[in-house]
Amino acid sequence: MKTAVVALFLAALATPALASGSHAGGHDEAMAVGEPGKKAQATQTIRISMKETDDGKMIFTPNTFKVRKGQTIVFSIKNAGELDHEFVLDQEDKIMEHKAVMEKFPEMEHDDPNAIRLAAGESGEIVWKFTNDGTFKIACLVPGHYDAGMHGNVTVAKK
Ligand SMILES: [Cu+2]
Repeated sequence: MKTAVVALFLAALATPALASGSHAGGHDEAMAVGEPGKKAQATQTIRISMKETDDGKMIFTPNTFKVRKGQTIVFSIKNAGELDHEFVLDQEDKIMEHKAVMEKFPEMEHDDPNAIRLAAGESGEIVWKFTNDGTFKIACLVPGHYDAGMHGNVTVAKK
């Protein structure tokens, strides 16, 4: 399974044109976590900061969220730290697969609608529509950051 995932990401690296639009691997299937949303339909903005702490951890603040199925959220994200950080929103098993790939290919860059990478001091946003209920994760997959504490949970309630 891991081998297949690595091959997939290598294919994405070899074909940058594919990486942005419909990213590699025939991902026409819907993502469980939802889909890119339209800002005009957003009903809530959630502000999140990413940073390192004095005691050696790396954190999202806040790191637990509750939303409702069908809701469109603007995640307004600021890197308040001194290192690059990422915000990746996905189901847990995809996060863990992606984490393993990032550990093998730390320089990997990607342009997925459910992820954003920010340099120190930068801000950005992701507009996301949650189309399924369940529990999902946010994480920073820069190698070492997840294990230093950079992850959190998004609970999507049925209406
Ligand atoms: Cu990070």
